[in-house]
Amino acid sequence: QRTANASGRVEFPDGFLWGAATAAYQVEGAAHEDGREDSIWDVFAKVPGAVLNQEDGEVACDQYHRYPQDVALMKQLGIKAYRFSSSWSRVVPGGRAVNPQGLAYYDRLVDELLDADILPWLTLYHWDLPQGVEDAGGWPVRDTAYRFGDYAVTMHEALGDRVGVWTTLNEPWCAAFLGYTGGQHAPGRQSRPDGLAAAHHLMLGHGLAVQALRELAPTANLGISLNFEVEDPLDPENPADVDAARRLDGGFTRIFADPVLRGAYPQDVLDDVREYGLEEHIQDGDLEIISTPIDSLGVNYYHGNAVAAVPPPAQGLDGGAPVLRPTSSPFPGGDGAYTHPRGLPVTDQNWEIQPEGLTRLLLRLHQDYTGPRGIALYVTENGCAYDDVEGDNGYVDDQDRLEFIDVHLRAVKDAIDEGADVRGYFGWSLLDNYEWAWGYGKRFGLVRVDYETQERTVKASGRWYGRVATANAVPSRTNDGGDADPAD
Ligand code: GBH
Repeated sequence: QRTANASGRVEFPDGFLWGAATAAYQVEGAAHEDGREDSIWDVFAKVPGAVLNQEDGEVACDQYHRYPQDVALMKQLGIKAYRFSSSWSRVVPGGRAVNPQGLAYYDRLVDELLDADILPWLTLYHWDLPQGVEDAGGWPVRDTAYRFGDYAVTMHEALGDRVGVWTTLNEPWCAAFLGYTGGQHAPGRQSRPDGLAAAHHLMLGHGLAVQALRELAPTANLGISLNFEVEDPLDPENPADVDAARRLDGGFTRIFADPVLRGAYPQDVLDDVREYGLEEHIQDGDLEIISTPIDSLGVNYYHGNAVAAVPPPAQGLDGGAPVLRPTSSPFPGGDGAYTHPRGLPVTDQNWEIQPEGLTRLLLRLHQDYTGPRGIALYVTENGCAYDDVEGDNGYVDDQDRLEFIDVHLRAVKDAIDEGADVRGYFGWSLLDNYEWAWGYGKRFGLVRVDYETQERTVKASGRWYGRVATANAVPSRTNDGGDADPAD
């Protein structure tokens, strides 16, 4: 049992990076300004039933116009790094020619960040594929990987003199399997072969981008952010549950981590999905490209799962929120693998709160993947959705979110104490924003956004997080765990 960091003041290693994250389509707005054209999300959001209340990112948080204010807010809070993504559809509208006006936005944003002494941490792809590239076949076709490599070079030409950290992809699992197999995300296709083809071509695009960036910027920090869910068998004594958990772990973690960090797809995953043709897309030399050495692995962690080979008892709706995973996973190898509630507390989205899973995950990644290769770990996303209530004076007293971050930071420190090389943490998200298929219905922000007025209000969690970043330490829970005085 780990108790060392459970309640006292917890100091982080010198130089630990404290950041906040967003993604282009979720915050920028200005979806059709200065030459930007539709991404797959602009199109998907218009499909009736695809997104809650048919909401889209046309305006979102209007960061395209309000970035000076958002950067000033981060500086005021004490946040040291901003993880944002560039919109491929803004930079290369329709996937055709480079749009200088689109590039100029990222120029301005990066300069504003540097002026404020905030490290720009750039992600090249957070799901907003130009619709023109989707029309040409999207991620299931090989050419998209090469187009992505070209786009990476374009971004480097514009920003390489000022941006030193480059993340190729955010969560290829979501892009491939929610986008092309489950259909919950854009472009909403529902095909197992397409999902697997997309997964391989996302990997290839990652590798091509890393190769190109490495040549242009030998000392840059290059990486990828993967979404990890810790899959525990519901009954560890039941071989069917153990196998279900293995298959989901294969489909979430190993199908991406292994090719990037070990140069091969895991054999059991290839076997599980053989009938859907993944191997037909793997050409000679692909795995060498995909495993081009990187410097850091981004870890996005929200929750774990208890996995069984039989569905959970009927649950219906809980407070209007769908159950965690009522059917088996959209990952093609996840047939007959079901997530069961196990009595842990959950957030407003019904995602389990399981900080100890993050400790185990970081230790596992360090041991199996990154440690042996000298690759640093960064938690590039962690956070929670709560329906915050605005107080009398506009103050949002989100103790539930503050608590969530507190326990996850302690879990990160547990992993560091046990040897994992974790160098930073990014809260998801800086702002309440467009939560994909949930529209504006889920709020993850450290800062509240009033979508009528675009007014920003720092939440209790945001103030607290800023103090943590400034002190490089999580305060003791008994003395200073909360944020009692909103006026300070
Ligand atoms: C991240 O993805 C995104 O990077 C970010 O843009 C988003 O706003 C944030 O999280 C909050 O949602 O039941 O099998 O369908 C979230 C990663 C992956 C977590 C899918 C929930 C459900 C798996 N998500 N997972 S399944």
